[in-house]
Amino acid sequence: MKLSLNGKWKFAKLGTNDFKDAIVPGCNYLDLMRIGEIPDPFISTNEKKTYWVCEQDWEYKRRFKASEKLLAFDVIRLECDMLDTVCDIYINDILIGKGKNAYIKYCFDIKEALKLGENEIRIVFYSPINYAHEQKKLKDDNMPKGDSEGIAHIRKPACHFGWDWGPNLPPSGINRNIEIRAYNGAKIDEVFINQTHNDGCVLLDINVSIESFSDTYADYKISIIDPNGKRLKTFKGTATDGKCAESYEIENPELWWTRDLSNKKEQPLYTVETVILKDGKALDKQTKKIGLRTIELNREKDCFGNNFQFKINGAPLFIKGSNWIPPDSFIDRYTDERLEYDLEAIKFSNMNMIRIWAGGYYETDAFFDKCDRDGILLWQEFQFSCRPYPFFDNELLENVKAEVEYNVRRLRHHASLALWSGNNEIELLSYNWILNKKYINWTEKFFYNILPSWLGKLDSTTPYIPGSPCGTEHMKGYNSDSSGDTHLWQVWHGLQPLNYYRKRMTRFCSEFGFESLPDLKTIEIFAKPEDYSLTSEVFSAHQKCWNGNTKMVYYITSRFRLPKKFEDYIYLSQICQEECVRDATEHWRRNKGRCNGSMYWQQNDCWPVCSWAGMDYFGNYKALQYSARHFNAPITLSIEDSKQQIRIFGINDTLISVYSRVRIRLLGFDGREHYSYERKLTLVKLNNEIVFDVKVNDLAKKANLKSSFLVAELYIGDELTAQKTALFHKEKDLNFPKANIKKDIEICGDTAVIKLKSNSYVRFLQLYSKTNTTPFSDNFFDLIPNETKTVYQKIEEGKTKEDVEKDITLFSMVDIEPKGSRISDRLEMFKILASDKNYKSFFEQQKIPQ
Ligand code: BMA
Repeated sequence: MKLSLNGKWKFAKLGTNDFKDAIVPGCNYLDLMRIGEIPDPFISTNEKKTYWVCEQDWEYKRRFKASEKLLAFDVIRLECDMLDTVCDIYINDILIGKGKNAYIKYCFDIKEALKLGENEIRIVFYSPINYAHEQKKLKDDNMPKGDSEGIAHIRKPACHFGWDWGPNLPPSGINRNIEIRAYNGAKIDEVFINQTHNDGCVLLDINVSIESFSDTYADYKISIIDPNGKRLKTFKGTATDGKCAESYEIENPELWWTRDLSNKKEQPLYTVETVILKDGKALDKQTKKIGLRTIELNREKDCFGNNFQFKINGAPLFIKGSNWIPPDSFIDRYTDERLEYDLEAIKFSNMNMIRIWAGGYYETDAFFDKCDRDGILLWQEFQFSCRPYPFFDNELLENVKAEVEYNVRRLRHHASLALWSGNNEIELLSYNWILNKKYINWTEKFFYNILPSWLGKLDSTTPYIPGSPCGTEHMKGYNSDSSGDTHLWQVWHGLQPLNYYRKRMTRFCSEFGFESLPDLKTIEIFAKPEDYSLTSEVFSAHQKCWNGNTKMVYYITSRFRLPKKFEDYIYLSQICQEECVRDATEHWRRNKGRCNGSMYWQQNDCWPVCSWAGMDYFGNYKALQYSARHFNAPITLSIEDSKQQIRIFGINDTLISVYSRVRIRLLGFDGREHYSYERKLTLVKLNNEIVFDVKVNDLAKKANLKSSFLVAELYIGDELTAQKTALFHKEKDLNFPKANIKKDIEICGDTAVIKLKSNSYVRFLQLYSKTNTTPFSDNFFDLIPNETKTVYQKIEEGKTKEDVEKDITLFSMVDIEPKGSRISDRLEMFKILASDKNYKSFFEQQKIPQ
């Protein structure tokens, strides 16, 4: 029996008795916003004004009725999916439990505290920041100082206390479902399924543990159902000692693959359904969906050092992905629809893996379920990030142990789970506390011994690394190009040129990136036109990276003219971001085998901000999100250009060789063809091949390269699978013609079909929708003269052709009006570089580690 306690609650500052309406699931910030006591912290400079909320203790309460029927059950529990974080829970003023970890589902026995009829539940949440400070005082006095001192002691997302893309607004509250559940006889504690792949068959070992509330035995029924719904086998029996086990071998299994290696839209999942019964009546039921696959992380020695290569069902993967942060500072309002939307973006951009970063959450069941369905692998980190943790504190260690057990048991059956990683960047940053041997030693002890030993007992099949980036041993060899994964920040933090990463032959890059401004529709929500300046108070408040806005300006001047209009910074910063990530990813893909993955920082935002995200908080795709669709495509072309040479690679990451046609043309901006070359070839599965190699000098003999561009196209059958372009000079040194672009719009059902054609070359054409966040099928592309490009966009019901015509504007490089002279652009660039920290990191980051 279930009794949900979601819905209307009351809340007040502890001790005030001034109770107001609250909604559960929820949190204090959203409740205060709803009743008008604080402004929206995401708007303007409100973040600072609302910080006080986290310095208070808050009390939540509600009443509920307990019926005779409920009270008659053997066991009655209060089950809380997420309590954030340190709290005391009372029923009828009896303390029934304490919460101290936002990553654990809490279940408290409450039968004794309940009474027939009206009952009251009360939860007191203690200020997270005060708790952190107190713990720090109590338990260590020697560690990093600053606002978020001591936050390593509290088990809630580290990014709640502010990050270089996130606000400092640590919430408290009942974040997810809270309910009372009553049980008779027994309940299923856990269904654990192990799979062994052998000779084309998969053996399933199913182990069920049962929690018994009386000494009665329990009958069980376990069914195995194939992906098409066909029941393969049903086992029936009686559980003894609270346990039962069955094995079943699946012949000709339908294997689970990542989406790039599969031709299926959804991956095949088998169902294991377990029911326990007494006298023929079901007591409890659990259903698990599993994908049949093996996953390995190959770290063997090779001629470049040590590999870092994921393999699925034995096939090597080139990982194409990004880093995931909590999608909202107030996670309780993140909906299933938004999750579906966010996963669409990941699929749109042809990613096969997402790294769930260590300063946020262990992702939800729903997140993992959808990735199982979609063939997206997940790199899940344990939630420890960027600081030393006091693992010497037994209370914390116990707390963390429960968190690890809970989450590993919850997630280990998912086909999408590819890797457990111990932490984010703790070893990398350890030099900051290098003199504190206690912390250094405990970091090693925990991530190299304690955590893997716990994990080994719970999940022996999913690979584990102690942290990211990982080296050869504790604090050795991380971020090198010969082993482990790397976090490369030479572009951006280190101010190296946008295409610096071509110098780096990392084995696997799990973090690198570039910041940009969010979409204008997002800016309009948090700022007023009078704030539209990168140095305004509002824009400084929505830029959390030190010197972030000036870095954007620095990079813009490296390739473009500085624009007069503020809005043009949005477009140009997004193009620089796209350039950095595309150039690096394509370079690493061209070197597949040596490098085996490129995951950019970062996929998403938790509030409206200038950041590294490819998609902003409100779901608007930036240029990067669109571009990733092309640079991550499983079968594609990649242009490796330099001042001397152009080489074009055909890349096939799939398991099928494809017959293709490659066409390369040198065209004038006016559309005139100066040179053309065509070749038919088979792009061999899992392989790369150079399909074209030419000296720039030879091309220069055919056309003026200041008014020409190269376009390379890949056809499979009649379908244009990839189209890539290259210029021979930086945009700021070229004169693009003012193009006459014809835009024809038709409405077909719920889709606007937009046909574009221009009489001359258009660089980075952006379609901008003033009202519609729904992505276009393509955007920020080059328009080839006299060739029609068709773009699609889903539109709201009832919208007419005229509405869409008014809504969509076109913008390209040629529309930018420069702010000043070329000399003033240069001066601006040098001013930024010459500033104290920039100058230092520029020189430091030039070194290339061995
Ligand atoms: C990485 C991450 C984050 C950070 C990002 C950008 O190192 O792990 O901690 O937000 O860089 O600086």
